[in-house]
Formats: sequence, C-alpha cells, structure tokens
Amino acid sequence: MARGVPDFVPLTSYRRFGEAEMLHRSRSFFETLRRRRTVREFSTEPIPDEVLTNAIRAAGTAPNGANLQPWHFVVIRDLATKKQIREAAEVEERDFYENRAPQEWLDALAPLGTDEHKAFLELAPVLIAIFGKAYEMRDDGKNVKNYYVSESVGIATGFLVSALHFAGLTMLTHTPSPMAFLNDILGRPKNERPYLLLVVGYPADGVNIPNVSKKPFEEICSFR
Ligand code: IYR
Repeated sequence: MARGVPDFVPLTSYRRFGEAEMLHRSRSFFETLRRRRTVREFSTEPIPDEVLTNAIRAAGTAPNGANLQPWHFVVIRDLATKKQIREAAEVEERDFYENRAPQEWLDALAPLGTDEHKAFLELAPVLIAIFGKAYEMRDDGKNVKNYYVSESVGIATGFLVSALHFAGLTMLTHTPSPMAFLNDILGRPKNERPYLLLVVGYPADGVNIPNVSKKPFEEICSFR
C-alpha cells in the first residue's frame, strides 16, 4: 500500500523559558492541578459552550498514535438525552453493585460512598461522552486501523480534564460498565468504543467530598 512521504516544517510554536520562569510555571501548574477534586453532586447551572469547545480543542491537541487522532467527543446538554443516559447507566450500575462487583472491588469503592444512583447524569449541565475509534471507516468502504487507541484517548482525556479544571469547572470521570448503551443513545457508529463519560459542571452548593488524599511523591516516583 502507498505510504505518505515525510513532510517537515520548522518548529515555530515552541517557547523556551529561563530556569526561574520554568520553575515558577511548573509550580503554578501543579498548584492549579492539585486543587482538582472529583465531585458527585453538581449545580444545575449551565456552563458556557465556548469553554467546552475550547477544552475539547485542547484535548484534540494530545499526542496520539501516528497522529490518527482516534477519538470523538459528544457534548450532551439536553435533558431528554441525559435522562436516557441516566436510566441506562443505572440499570448497569444496579447489576454491578448487586451482582457483578466482587467484594474486593466494593471494599475499594467504600471510602468513596458510590452506589447505583446516578442523579448527576441528569442534573449536571453537561455530559461529555468520549469515544475511542478502533479504526476509521473510509468513504470507499475500507476500514483503516488506528494505533494505541486507549493510550491516545487517555492522554486526550487528561488534557480535557485539565482544561476544564483550569477554566473553573468540576467533573466526575464516570465509567458505567458496560457502556455500549452510549453508542445506541448517541447514534455513534460501530468503530467507536465508549471510553469515558465526563460529567461537567459547577459543584453543588455545600458539596462534600471523600476525605482521601494522593500518595506521597516518594511513593509515586523514583529518580536515578
Ligand atoms: N462504575 C461504578 C463503580 C465505580 C468504579 C470505580 I474503579 C470508581 O472509581 C468509582 C465507581 C460507579 O460509577 O459507581
């Protein structure tokens, strides 16, 4: 099969900072990200569309396999669709909590206080369904494979979460399991696999969060 030829242009977008500036920027970025906390109760207040589109544009800049950009984001704002998603998710979640989840998993989740009730899927102003594309369906009927799809979509999702947090929104990274119902409800084609359902909004007034913390640095990193 024919391959594209290399086509290179100068790197003009890169910005190098002095060391003091780098330190300042790195601290400031960490201080911003460390304030992010997952919430499970949202205000119903709507959020500006452009904040969403900018954040999804940011997600779309993520490094990914062969630059094939194997993702699709569906922004859901209408109540009818959110209700459908809530209902379908709660069916799966009920089965998860009552039958499928091994005790070890339930024990791991206990500190978070989660259960099969997913009111946030209806109350939060926005859900973003993130799909990974296993392959591309070309107009000529041929399928073209994508590479490192879960890594690529994972990085893009990290960018998206960071961008929305940076803009002042809160989120829940929700993974109803299985979530194939998202293809049916959202009319997405069979080459797309739901990766994550991101619940986005402002935190509900007076919301409480689990009293949990991140591992100490020494535990998550070794230098040599
Ligand atoms: N999908 C279920 C269970 C769940 C699993 C993990 I891993 C979490 O970090 C949180 C929840 C639910 O959404 O309740």
